[in-house]
Amino acid sequence: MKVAQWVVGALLSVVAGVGATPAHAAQPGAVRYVVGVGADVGVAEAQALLRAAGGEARRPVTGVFAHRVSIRLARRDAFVAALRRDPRVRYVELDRAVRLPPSELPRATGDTAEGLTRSARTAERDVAGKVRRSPATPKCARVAVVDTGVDLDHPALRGRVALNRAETRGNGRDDDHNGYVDDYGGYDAHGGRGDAEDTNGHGTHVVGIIAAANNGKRRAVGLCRTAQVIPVRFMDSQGLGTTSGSAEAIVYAVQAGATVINCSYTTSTRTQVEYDALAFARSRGVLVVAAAGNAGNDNDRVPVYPAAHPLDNVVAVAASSYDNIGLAPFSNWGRRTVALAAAGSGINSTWLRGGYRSMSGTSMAAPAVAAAAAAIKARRGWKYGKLRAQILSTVSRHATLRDRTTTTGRLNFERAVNTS
Ligand SMILES: [Ca+2]
Ligand SMILES: [Ca+2]
Repeated sequence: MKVAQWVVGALLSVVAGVGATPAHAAQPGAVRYVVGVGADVGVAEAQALLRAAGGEARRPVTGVFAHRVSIRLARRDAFVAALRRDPRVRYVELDRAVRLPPSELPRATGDTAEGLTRSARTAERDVAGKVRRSPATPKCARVAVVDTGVDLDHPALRGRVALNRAETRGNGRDDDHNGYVDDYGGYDAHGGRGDAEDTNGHGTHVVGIIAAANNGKRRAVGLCRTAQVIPVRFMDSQGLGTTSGSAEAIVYAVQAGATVINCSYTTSTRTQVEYDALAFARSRGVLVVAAAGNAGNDNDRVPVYPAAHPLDNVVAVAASSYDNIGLAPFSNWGRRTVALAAAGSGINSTWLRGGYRSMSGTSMAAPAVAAAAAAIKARRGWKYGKLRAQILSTVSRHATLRDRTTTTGRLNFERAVNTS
């Protein structure tokens, strides 16, 4: 049964990819590609071969042996043909767009009294809600949020952002020689340097679901209020990014010591560079939690990425409805490809300029699972395989989630964290 598409427009705020178009052209009449090379091909050699084929080499995506390149439209066919003949080249693909739709509040659940009451009622059935109301908070491992960044000055997030103290902020140099310039408060993979300062709001909302302090009134309380979050920005104020940016951000997160990564965004196109970044995370034992998407679709038939990459360190998360029993009408699902649901309707969390908002989406559901993974990690020290197994084996099962998720269940935060 397919959930009606109209619900999406009515309810939704978040994610939904477009993948059919290349991302930004470097200049008018040009197009951007990502070129993967062999592990034995150094940066200088790779950039030389790209130039020889007629391309203009841009910032590489380190860690996955990939290079961004800009090419004039008129030369693209010859460029691609030349690279495909070169045995040092593993793949050539367009640098695809990743996009968040403009943020909007679902009217019935904004910061209205009705919305808050409804959220509070929902929380009664939401085990994560109990965790939020509890004065105690679990210890949590480092978790990265790959998104639009974070409001670094938000009062409720004070002390929650993992700062790179070996880096001097804003001096234009890579002081700690980790390959990234001015990555002090996270990293901006969109601009290629500097902090992950949020200019959209979406990333700040996601970070708050994981780590926001309890300010007593807003019910915008994080599940891991001691967590150190590594924000990695790859989407701009309009919620626009690229798959090469997603890949670079994931690699950065792993290198910065994240053991869990949250990816609340989607694109409809599979790219090798993103796959390679997730495989790199897997090789380091890192679990990646990905939003299933908000199109009301069956992901088994219409896959969205990164959720659908066939890697066992990737967990796809659907959103549950306001009553927190069944699936939200906007949520994608997948009997074979979506692992579980989590609370994702009318979720209050942090926003830009110290603000708060209520939002609905699988973007809001994924970070609840990421928070659970970070709490389990801190307690048990497991790598992705056991983290994943623990979360999936402790879900609250419900008949309405049959044929919607592989577990027929939704996140049970307490059980996931506490069950031995
Ligand atoms: Ca650095
Ligand atoms: Ca610096």
